[in-house]
Amino acid sequence: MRRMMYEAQRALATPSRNPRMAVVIGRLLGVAFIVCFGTGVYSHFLQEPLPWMRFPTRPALLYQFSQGTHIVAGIACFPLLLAKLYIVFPELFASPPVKSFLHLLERASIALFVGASLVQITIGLLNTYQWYPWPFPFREVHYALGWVLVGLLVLHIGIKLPIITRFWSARHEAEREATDAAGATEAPGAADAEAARLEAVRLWGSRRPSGVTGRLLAWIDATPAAPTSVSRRGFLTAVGIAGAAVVGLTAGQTFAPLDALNVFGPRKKGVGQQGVPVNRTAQRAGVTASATAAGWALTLAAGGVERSFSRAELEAMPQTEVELPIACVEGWSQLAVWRGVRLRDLADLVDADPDASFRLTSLEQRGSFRRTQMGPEYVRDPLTLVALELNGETLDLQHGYPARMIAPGRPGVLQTKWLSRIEAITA
Ligand SMILES: Nc1nc2c(c(=O)[nH]1)N[C@H]1C(S)=C(S)[C@@H](COP(=O)(O)O)O[C@H]1N2
Ligand SMILES: [Mo]
Repeated sequence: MRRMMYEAQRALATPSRNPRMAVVIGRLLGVAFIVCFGTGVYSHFLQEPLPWMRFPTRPALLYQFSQGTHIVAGIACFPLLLAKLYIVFPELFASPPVKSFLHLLERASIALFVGASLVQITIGLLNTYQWYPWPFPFREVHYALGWVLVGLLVLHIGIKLPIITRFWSARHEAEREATDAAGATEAPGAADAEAARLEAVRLWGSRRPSGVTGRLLAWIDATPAAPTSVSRRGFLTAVGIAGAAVVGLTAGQTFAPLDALNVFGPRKKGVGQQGVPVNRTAQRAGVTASATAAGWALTLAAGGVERSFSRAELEAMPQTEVELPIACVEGWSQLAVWRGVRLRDLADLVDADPDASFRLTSLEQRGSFRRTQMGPEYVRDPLTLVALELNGETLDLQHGYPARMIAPGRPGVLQTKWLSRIEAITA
């Protein structure tokens, strides 16, 4: 068994599989993970703020930037994680598989880390296509897994610190090359494998076990060492090209200069009513009738005061024009020109407390985004509008006619369409 493990390691050895490469790719992966975690936690708290939390409303494109970065870094994890798994794959055949209780914990934590990472980036990617082929709620699980992964990342770095420090800089790489030149091929676990081989020789001599084991050994023996020899430069080039390709071909959904290259990203800039992509349609939200009904009015409430405004009344109030993006959590975003009434003007008409948070309710009867909440920093911001027009025309039904919310620095999910009621929440 141990000899078989050794032979498997020998067959898998190739110059690109070495500790230095594991550290180089691991560093990039670590950065991508931390970027994803930071931007993910930010996005989470924007949507589920703790009562005391206040957020910056400038730069107005902050969320577009942070969430775009989240998706791009997440996509970059695919080639990086696959590369990392490729490099350390021979470790699977480490012999003996478990040396001590601590070693068992180490291997278990890595197995969990790999598994959780693969699940995390896969469900994240599928979410950008709004495809949920699983029975659990995406957002909660993605968030919880984020914390699990940071914990495992810290543990992993702690466990691997000796290797990381040894192979962190290229100077160590030079030392390693010198050893290679002297004839030693160092694959991860090669020393262990060598010990296993010596142990096997001690036990069996050159005698080969009979039966299935013997035949397997013969087959492995017949396999030339490193049948798929991949040079370090070739490997890094392949990972670089794969990374640049998946990032370059999707980042256009957030970063306009790359838009022409956006082939995998599920949303295209400028495609949709009034040049803006539509996420949830009026039909799916079930608001086609209520949003076009003649009697529609927007109700504002604060304390005991309650007032309703028809669309004509809203149009008769002072109008403000702003340029703000819809920046969806799924990564796509689109800058647009909005025109409408400042929310703070409406809030003043019902004498709302300047420190009050507001609750926005849509005409939508079901759906998780029918009701959203907004802190005072957004309510009082001069760019926050009850929008009546989009890109110079009456707001399309698909974009929230008769009136929708648009505020700076917020995720798309909170830009409530088909508004019905806006009320100050008294703490
Ligand atoms: N009432 C309501 N408003 C909503 C949604 C919704 O499902 N219902 N979807 C939100 C999401 S997820 C996004 S990204 C934006 C998209 O706005 P758009 O369809 O006008 O581009 O609307 C937001 N407003
Ligand atoms: Mo969204």
